Formats: sequence, structure tokens, C-alpha cells
Amino acid sequence: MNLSFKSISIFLLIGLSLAIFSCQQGSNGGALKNSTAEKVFVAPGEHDEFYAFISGGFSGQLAVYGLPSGRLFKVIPVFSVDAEKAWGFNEETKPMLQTSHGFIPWGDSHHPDISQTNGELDGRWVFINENNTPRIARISLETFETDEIIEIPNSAGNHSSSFVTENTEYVVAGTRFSVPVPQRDMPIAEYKGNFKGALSFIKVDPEHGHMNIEFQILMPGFDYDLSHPGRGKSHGWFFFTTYNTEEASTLMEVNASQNDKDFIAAINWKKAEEYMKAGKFKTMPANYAHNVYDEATHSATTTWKKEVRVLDPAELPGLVYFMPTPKSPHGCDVDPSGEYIVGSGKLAAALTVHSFTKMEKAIADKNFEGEAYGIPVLSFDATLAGTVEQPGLGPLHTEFDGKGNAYTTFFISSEVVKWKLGTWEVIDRKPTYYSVGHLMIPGGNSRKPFGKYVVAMNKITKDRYLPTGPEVTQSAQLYDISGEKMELLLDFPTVGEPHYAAGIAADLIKPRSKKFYRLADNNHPYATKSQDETRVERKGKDVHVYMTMIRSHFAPDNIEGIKVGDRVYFHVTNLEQDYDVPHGISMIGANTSELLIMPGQTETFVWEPKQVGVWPFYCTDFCSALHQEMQGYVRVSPKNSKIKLSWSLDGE
Ligand SMILES: [Cu+2]
Repeated sequence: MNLSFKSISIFLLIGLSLAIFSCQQGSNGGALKNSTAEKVFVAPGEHDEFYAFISGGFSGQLAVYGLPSGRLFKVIPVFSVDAEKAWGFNEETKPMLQTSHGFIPWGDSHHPDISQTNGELDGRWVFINENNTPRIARISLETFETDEIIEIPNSAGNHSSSFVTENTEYVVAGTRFSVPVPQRDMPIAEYKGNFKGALSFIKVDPEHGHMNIEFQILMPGFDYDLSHPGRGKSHGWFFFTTYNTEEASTLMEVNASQNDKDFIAAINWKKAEEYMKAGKFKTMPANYAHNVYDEATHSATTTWKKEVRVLDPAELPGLVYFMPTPKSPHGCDVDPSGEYIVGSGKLAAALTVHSFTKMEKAIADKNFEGEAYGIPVLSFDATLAGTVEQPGLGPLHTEFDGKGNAYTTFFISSEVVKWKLGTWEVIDRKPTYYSVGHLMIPGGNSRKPFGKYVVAMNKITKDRYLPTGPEVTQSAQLYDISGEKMELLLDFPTVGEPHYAAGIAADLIKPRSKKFYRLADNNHPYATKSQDETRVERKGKDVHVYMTMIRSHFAPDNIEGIKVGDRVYFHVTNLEQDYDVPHGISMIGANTSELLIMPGQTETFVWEPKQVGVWPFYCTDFCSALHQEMQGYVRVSPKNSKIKLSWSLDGE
């Protein structure tokens, strides 16, 4: 660390902010404002303290930012094709976007959650859901690449996902829309009583992270909004908010808001495991894709799954209970101790908090106020821990600082409100600009949050930034929560809709971050591990180019004997064994993106030349002083040409 540089920079910043505030705000600024700049300032060459993984919502991706600076480091391609990384364009990653509906090059990514061990973030993987064509992805935090995507059958609008239990035993995927299960042609008007909501429990292999849908619980035909695992004393349970317990299928805005209370569904997943062991499940036919990226072959494969095991809560006592919660609850959040389950009724005036201890007692006492489709409904008063009275308008989501405080976002009144667990008193409130959805405290979903910052993710920004036409950037806002009162430190723009985020201390990830792939371990079937092995082979109309790249040339760099109508596969291996030396390649007229190949990796793109001529290719990633010289030519002859296939580097 360059101390003198940092102190000079801070000094300059303080001076600058003093100057700005003295002319803009008169005496309102003062010493407090000066320290604001310092609190988010990360000097050139220094690292941020936290990683923030902020989902892109409708972009389908997951973006990586530093906190407190708000700097964007990487956009990890997950559910949407990404030309920057060749994700979904190269032959190796195309299988990752396979689904039972075919190749789906776009997704709607919402809720990332980081893997845990003993209820603490372990920094191994991030899971994230796709709403539109229901899928769950697992991203490696060694490579910051998507390693696995599993499609979720019997589901639609996969929203109450993807949250992990405290040892990452399961990641859940809860459906938003109830649908006919199995899907069939039936009148929509017969929804009530006939549609089902599937809650999927996906087992995570503790060593490799591989996912498998262990079982689904077929719930009544409500909408399932959000979920959270129990932890500590409530470990073994999972909680889901529901709305539309009216089971309306039309004019939902009005018809799904009739009931005074909807439910939080409490699922005893340990009990589910017992029922699974006892064979109390049914096996249903299903068809869904399981896509796994293999780091050794640098390639993904799709496996088709043909069935899924389902549990029926009406037949299995003790598996599910309903806790009445006013009124169309959205968020469903469990505090770090596992005692409190916060349900935010979007249309309710107060925040409802349930007690896990009281819930267990109500179950033991059979303190039910009724049942719904064979599932007991616990009496409202029996599970109620307390209510936060008139905290704001439109409560959505709650996170925790680990010091006994909760922070809830209010969409309609556009604010973050800090309140105390147990006494339910409001301690502080700060405005957001504008209409905040989720908020995130690093580790806020675990037993040990890092209660230093909260990030609010806003839906609209209007005049906060320079205008860019009708669409203005979406944004996040960073607050310091280390003191009694919250302090707004920073606005920063985000990619896509910043739907939700997961944050973690950088120290838990940095030391394990991958620097390059060992060439010796590259088992790609088309890898070329030295320049001597480079070649071009024809198999009918398919031509396979085994190519290497190293600063600053391709081998081979002159290829002849390609004909119009051929399918040319460029299998390109980056021979570098050095940190941060990717190379790129692109070919004129190729109906795909460039490849961006990491050191030691092999990737493939297909080119179908349509025109006779001599056509160039070149490196797309500025790699050395002679990057511009990194290029080559392919000669394309007419369909019936007799020119033999040949290739060379420097005439050899
Ligand atoms: Cu959400």
C-alpha cells in the first residue's frame, strides 16, 4: 500500500468535497460529508473489502462489483448468451443453454445466494435462479464461471429460489405460478383446485457442488413468492411466502388481494427426507435438462432427466404447515438466530414477525385455525412474535446485521428502515432514490452477517444520473450501517435490473481465485498442446482446424483448400501459462461471436464460408505490443475446386 499516495488522495478528495459542499449546500455539509468520500474511496491499486454479486434481472447475468467502491469487475454469463465471453456462442458452452424447450439463449436471473458451511458463507459457489424458463445455476467462485445449470420441471416463474440451507445440503427452487402438473391441455377457468405449485429441493454434492433434484413437494395452487431456510434452531425447515391463496387466474391485481391473510408455508425438509427414505414418494415422468461444464475438457454436456420424485403434503402429516400472514406477503426472511421469520405483506400496514419457538409449540398443541387442501393452518396469534407498527409503505425485503437489528425496504415510501428484533421498535429510516426492491447485507442470509454495509437495489433512478434517453441506468445505493444511524455513502450504476445480491468478504474468495488453466490438464478432445501438433483435417464437408495461439501469433496462420459450403471448426488452444493472458479470435463473416480463450484453455467456433476469396482472422483481445500483428488468412475456393488442403506458419 502506498500510504503517502493514499493520504494525499484522501486529502485532495476531502478538499474537493469541502469545496463542493460549501458552494452547493452552504453549511449543511460539514465534517460528516467529508468522511463520506473517504469511506468509499479505494485508492488506485488497492482492493475492495467485499465482493457483491448483483443479479442482472432481465439481463440473465450476474455482475461482480467491489464494495465499498461500487466498481464493476466482471459480468458472469449465466442464462443469456454473451458475446463478450462467447458464452452460448462457442461449441463448448452451447449445451449450457439447452432446455426441454430447446436452446434458450435468454433468462431472467433474480436471487443469488452463496454456499454455506455451518451457517457461514464458505465462498465456494453462488447459486442463482432463472424465472422464465425455470432453471438453477451454480457458479464457481474459483473461476467465476457458470459450472452447472439444471432445469426445473413442473414449475413456471421460478421465483422463490435459489436459497441454500446452512450446510448447502439443498438449494430450493419454488415455482411462482401454479400450473397443471403434469402439464396438459385444460380450461384455464378450472384452475382452482386443479393447478399445483411445485417446491423443488435440489441436493448439492458437498465436494463438487453437483446438483440433483432430490424431491418436489406438490403444494396447493397458490403463487409462491420468496423463501428462506431456517438456521440454527430452525435448521431443517424452509419458509415460503404465498400470495393468491384465492387461486384467481384473471384480473389478478384485484382478485388475488381479497383475502385478509395469505400464508407463509413452513416446510419440514428433514421430515421430507424421512418420508423419502420410507418410500412415501411418487415417481412422475418428467423431461428436463441437466447441463454440466467440465473444467478438464473445458466443455459442457447435457443429460436428459426423465423423472422426478414428488411428495404430497396432504398425505404426509407434519411435512407442511401454513402460518397466516397479512396481506400478499412478498419477502420471507429468517434472522441469523433462526428464531424470527419476517413476512412482509406488500399491502399491509404493519410488518408481521413469526416466532419459530411459538410455531413449534402451536404444532405440538395442534393449535390450528383450519386447514387448506389437507395442510393445517396454524392460528395466527399462536405463532406471532410481534409486529413492527407503521414502519413504512409497501414492505418488501428484510436483511440482518447480526447485531440484533433488521433492515427492511419499503417500495412505496422508498426507504430503508432499521428496526430492532424483539422490541420491534423503529430505530432509523433513510430514503432511497427511488422505489427500492431488495437490499443486501454481505452474509445477511447466514448466521454471521458482515454488518458493515447495506446495499439497496432500486427500480427507478430518474434524475440521479446524466440522462441517456428514455432509459436511465438502474442503480444500487450503499449505506454504512456500522453506527446507530444509517449513512448513505454512494450511488453506483448497475447492469440490467439489480434484482438481488449476495455479498461476501473478499478474503474468503481472493486466495482461491484461479490464475490460469494448466495445459497438461487440458482434456478437451480437440486440444492442441504444442505448435508441432497443429493441423487441418477434412472429413467430408467438415474441416477441423487444430490451432494454437501464443503471443503474438496463431499456428497455422495460412490455410488453403477450404471450399464454399464447408463447415470449418476452429478448435483453438491458448498455450499461455501465465495469469491474465487471454487471447481472442474472430473470423470475417462468422455467424457467432469472437472466442475469448483463457490461458491453457481450448474453445471452438464454426465458420461456414459463403464467398470465394482470401479472408482474414485476427486476435480480438489486446495481448501484447504486437497484438495487431496477430492475424492469419484462409483461402476459400469454389465448391468444385481441386485445391488440396494445406496450412503453414512461416512457409513451413
Ligand atoms: Cu424478488
